[in-house]
Amino acid sequence: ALSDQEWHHILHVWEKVEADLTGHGHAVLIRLFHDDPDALKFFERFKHMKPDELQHSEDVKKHGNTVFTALGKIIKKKGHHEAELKPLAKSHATVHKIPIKQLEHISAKIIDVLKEKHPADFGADGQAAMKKFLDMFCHEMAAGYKEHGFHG
Ligand code: CLN
Repeated sequence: ALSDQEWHHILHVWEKVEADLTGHGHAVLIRLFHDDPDALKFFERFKHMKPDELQHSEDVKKHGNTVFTALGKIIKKKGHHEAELKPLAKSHATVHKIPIKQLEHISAKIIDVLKEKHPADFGADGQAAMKKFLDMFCHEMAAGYKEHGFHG
């Protein structure tokens, strides 16, 4: 579990993120698709797009907002996020069929983007706290996957 201090660090940077959830979510998706083209294959709606199209697509921006809105809802529960996480685990296991490795990849990109956009509000302690949270998130998603018989 995370300490109050760790949640404080996470919520501090998240407040900055919320000024532009779409921009942050979009930047993370673009980074992910650039660094790991395999990630794009899971998206029927995006997989035909070239890097330039991805960058300018309103649909990709909208999905960035969807992902970061969901993540923010989980973060704000400060560990009491079962109700938010369960449906995500279910959809990503049974509908989208996303290997846990992909969740680990996007977690790393989230940290990279926050480091770049918020150097003053996301120092070593904040980074460590966010990493701890995202590790927990991936771990709990994996546990949720198993309940649906998906060992991705
Ligand atoms: Fe995801 C849809 C949240 C990581 C692939 N994802 C959604 C939805 C979210 C959501 C809310 C819409 C509701 C639903 O289906 O459920 N995704 C998240 C969060 C994270 C996340 C939060 C991690 C921080 N998702 C991923 C990846 C994975 C992926 C690991 C591939 C690369 S990043 N997600 C999808 C796909 C959909 C989706 C393929 C369906 C998109 C569509 O066509 O609408």
